[in-house]
Amino acid sequence: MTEVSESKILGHLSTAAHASIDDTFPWAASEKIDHEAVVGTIKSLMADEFVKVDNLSTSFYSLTGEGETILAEGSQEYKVLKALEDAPLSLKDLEAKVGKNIAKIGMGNCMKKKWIKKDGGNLLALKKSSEVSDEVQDMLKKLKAADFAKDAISDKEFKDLKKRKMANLVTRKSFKVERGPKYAPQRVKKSADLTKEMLESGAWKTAEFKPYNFLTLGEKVGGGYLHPLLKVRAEFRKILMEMGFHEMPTNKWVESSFWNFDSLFQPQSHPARDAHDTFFIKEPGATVSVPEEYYERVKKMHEVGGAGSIGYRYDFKKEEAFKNLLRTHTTAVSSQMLYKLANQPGGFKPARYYSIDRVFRNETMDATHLCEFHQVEGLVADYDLSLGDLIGTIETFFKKIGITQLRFKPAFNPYTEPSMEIFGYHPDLKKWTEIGNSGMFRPEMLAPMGLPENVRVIAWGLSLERPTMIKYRIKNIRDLFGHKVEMARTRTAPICRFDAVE
Ligand code: FB9
Repeated sequence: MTEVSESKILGHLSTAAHASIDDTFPWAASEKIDHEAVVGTIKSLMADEFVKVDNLSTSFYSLTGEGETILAEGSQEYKVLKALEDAPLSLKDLEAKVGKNIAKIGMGNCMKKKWIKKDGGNLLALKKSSEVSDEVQDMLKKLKAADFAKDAISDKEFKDLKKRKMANLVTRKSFKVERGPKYAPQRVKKSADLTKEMLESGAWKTAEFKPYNFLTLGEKVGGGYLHPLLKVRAEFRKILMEMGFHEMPTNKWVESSFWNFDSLFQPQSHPARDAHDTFFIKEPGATVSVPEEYYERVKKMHEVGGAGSIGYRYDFKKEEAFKNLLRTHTTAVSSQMLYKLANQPGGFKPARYYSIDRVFRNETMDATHLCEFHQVEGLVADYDLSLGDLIGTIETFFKKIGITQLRFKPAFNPYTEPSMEIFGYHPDLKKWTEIGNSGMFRPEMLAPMGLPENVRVIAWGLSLERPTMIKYRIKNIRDLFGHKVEMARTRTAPICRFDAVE
């Protein structure tokens, strides 16, 4: 179709230098071409400056179905008058005669025009139809006669017709077309690409190529999207590596109670170690093995202490230590890394480690808590580290994620002493928020590993979910993580950048 209309348009303009198409709408009708196709072709010819145009906009009336009916059969009120002029009728009989809808509308207008009146239970005609004129139908006839031109009736008259849903005002866009600066009777299709065939055939020598439009938007590149949590994880990784930390291997969610609790000097009677807080594994229920000698040293520390500690003075049970569970914190990985650090060839060397991965806690779920979350943990193992070193390290980390004002509140963890809850003033939330926990690992944890006596290990932890929810303004954790998450939110989640505050 476009080709047709193109050759017809260019052909029409070739008839004379100043040939023009005064209005594409009637012209298209005369050429029996669909006007929409003509509009499309004109736009593309304009792009190549083959033609130049003036925009035309023509307004005219078009009748609705109702309008067409009344034009053909007369108005509702006229029909009612005709139905009543011979004899009064009850409304029911009138409806039967002219139809419910016509009776309703017609009767109302007849009343207004005092053509009929109520008389007892009947409707009585006061006029003969021949004595009155059906102004509405007459107006529609006038419109038709004037080929529905805009100025055929007054705005008031149109308003009445419109109110009675008989007619609408339509505005049609069309063009006045003349030759453009690059006009030619024919338009050689420009090639959009230099193809192998053109090279082989040599057609490229004569072909006209479409200029490249470097402004067009490229095709939307599909591909994957990082979940907001993973965007924040990527930022945290970058920050922790900038601070010289190495990532710990956390790809094992099932741990033994020994590494998750006992190695951290958390007593076997500790409430967190029952099924209310921890997901224990039914099959395989027990771990295969733990380092024998180290096990004995941990057992001894729990039972009678050492390294200046009196221990917990209870019977340390192997089967309790061997119970498999879903790790409740990535600190279970920290203990294994510290054990390796102490028993590596050449002995202990200072180290900085971090972990970011899933941990599982059998907690009651609410808007900010699920049974699993991602723990972020950092630790520094070095000689004679102090609480000041811990506070300094924590300050450095949080400054890099935009939190500069910190407060530390003494807290308790079974595996750190002293321990501190970390609070930060959140610039966006404009309030102090609990942003993590921290402490210095207890000698009862470090000594059995075989770490040198004056090695201290400072550590802190937080979640990935909380900062992500704040960063992406997500109120309910179910909108962030889990089967209810809208994929769209992941596709449209902006890049995560924590602008470090100097
Ligand atoms: O993430 C937490 N809060 C937080 C962190 C960052 C943040 O915003 C960033 C700037 C954008 C906003 C909030 N919390 C820790 C604090 C609370 O949300 C708390 O209610 C929930 N906590 C989780 C545990 O819930 C049972 C967050 C999780 C948590 C708590 C403690 C540790 C890790 C994760 C730890 C530890 C630790 C301690 C000593 C030694 C080693 C590890």
